[in-house]
Amino acid sequence: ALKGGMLTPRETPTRELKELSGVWKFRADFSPNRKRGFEEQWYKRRLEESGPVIDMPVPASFNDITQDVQLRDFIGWVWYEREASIPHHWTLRDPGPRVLLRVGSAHYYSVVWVNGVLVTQHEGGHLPFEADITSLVQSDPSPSCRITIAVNNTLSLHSLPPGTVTYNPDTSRYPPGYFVQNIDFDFFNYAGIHRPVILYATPKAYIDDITVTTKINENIGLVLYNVSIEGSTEATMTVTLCDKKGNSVATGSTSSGALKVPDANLWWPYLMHKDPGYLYTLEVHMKAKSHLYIFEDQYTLPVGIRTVRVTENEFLINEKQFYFHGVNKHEDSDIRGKGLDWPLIIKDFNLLHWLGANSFRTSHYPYSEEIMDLCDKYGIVVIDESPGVGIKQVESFDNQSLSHHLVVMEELVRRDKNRPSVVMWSVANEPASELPPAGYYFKTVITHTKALDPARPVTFVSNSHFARDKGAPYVDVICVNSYFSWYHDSGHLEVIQIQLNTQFEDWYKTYHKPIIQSEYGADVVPGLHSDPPLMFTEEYQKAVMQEYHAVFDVKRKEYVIGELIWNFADFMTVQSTTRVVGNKKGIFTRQRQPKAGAFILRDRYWNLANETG
Ligand code: BDP
Repeated sequence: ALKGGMLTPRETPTRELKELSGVWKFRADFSPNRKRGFEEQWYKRRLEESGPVIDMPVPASFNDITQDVQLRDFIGWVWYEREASIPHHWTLRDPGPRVLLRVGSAHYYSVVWVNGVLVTQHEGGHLPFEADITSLVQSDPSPSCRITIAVNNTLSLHSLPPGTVTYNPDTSRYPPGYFVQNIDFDFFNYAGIHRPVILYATPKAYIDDITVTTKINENIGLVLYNVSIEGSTEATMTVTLCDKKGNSVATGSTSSGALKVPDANLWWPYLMHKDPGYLYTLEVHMKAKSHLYIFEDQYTLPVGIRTVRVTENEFLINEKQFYFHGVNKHEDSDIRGKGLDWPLIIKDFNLLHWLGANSFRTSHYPYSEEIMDLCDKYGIVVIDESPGVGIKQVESFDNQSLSHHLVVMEELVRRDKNRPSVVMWSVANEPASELPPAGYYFKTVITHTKALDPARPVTFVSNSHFARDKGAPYVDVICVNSYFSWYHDSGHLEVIQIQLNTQFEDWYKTYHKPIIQSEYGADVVPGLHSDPPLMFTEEYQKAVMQEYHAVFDVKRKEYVIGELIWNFADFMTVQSTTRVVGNKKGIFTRQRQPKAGAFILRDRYWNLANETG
């Protein structure tokens, strides 16, 4: 089990937050074995003292920031450093605060030092990690600290996502030391510190974790909560649930309990209600005695009252049929790569609203907490996907991979368990689920995820043959990807309806579970036109969509519960003969301008909203 609840850092009257976004010092370790930084202990002194440094923004991927092709395609350790000043009162020992250093995410393996002292290591991108640096900050009288973060983007058969490295020692064909990273997923392996780094102070006795689940009984909302405290065994608390206006609607005084909300305002998806995304706040106040001191802590958790349930052919939110009309996204944009960027985040939500999308899947890894907060607030329904993408080699199904996958699911559920927007977990995308070990592997990952969170359905996204898929028996909802008339029968739009019908019928008659078309689409190089349609033109993407939609409209009356276009926007990939400066299946360009297909989808989604909302 994981240590600590790692609640999303929020400022409250008892908690202070210092964001370290901005310009950091940076060096990629180009030494042949990429280990010079460790051999020479670059973390011991200021990074500038061990060699040249460049300026690097945080958060951002480092790949597209400079003109250096070697840095764009770099594999190995990169080093980040910055000084941070520590507020004077944080350095006071007793009863001074507990001080944490938190990284929103870094891709992929990270090692963190403060003033040359190792404080934490973390495996995996896309999820936060933190180090308790209280004793360091409170034993050293200096008012500043030097933070060094080394990040390695090398993937292995046991990382999530997996990857391999190939060395080509034949110097008649390759330069000396030549090696490349091979990946089985279709997005550029952007790396660096992708989300904000913060310093965070809480009291030494503190609210470590809060878990909330909700139920609805007639028009009474039930908020079941559980608060755990660290640093004291003698804590008292008050728990207050407030409505949007700040009025208290229910209170509690025990560490776990059930709050009753008569005439509850339910959390509804966007377009399903006039006031979607209704959030109460759970204000937790605790007072604790520890040694000679009294500690007080406060944390505010947004709470949406809603239920989720799956039947043989429906997805129910608050017991009403929900149809996913949404998108698959990526965290991806020009220059910053996968780095968190507020203008982009808000622009994307505005485009989702414009489109009439009520949902998205976090393909193919967990998105930032900042994005998830807005999904809760706007009522955008989320299928929360783990970084289990590109699991194709048999070695990636072994025990080492499986244990890591279980830990990643624990980290993901810990982070997002309280979010009303998250209605389902997706443990993987397009794994080789026909391989013999896939049955045990997915049974284990899915069972574990359900044990961590009994309140949400679990799925993974398949493109395997319906009868040979060894993971499908364990999912609650079948999610299938297909690219008829694209990767198969290229150019033949006339096969789509036949093949899609067959696809749905095959899966449904085998499993009797609701089905989501979790990907479909076609590449468009914007501005290319042809009638009759040719592949890569705007007309072709439109035609593919219309063919798929004709079948969705029949099957959604039976057991198809959603459609998610691939993809919301164009995104960067590795270079290949099938990718024209990245994947062009976006209905928006990478710069978020609509292609012709966006208008087709917009008409459709608003019509669906009027019909089903
Ligand atoms: C699917 C993958 C997705 C790809 C897409 C494509 O799930 O990541 O980008 O196909 O080929 O197989 O465009």
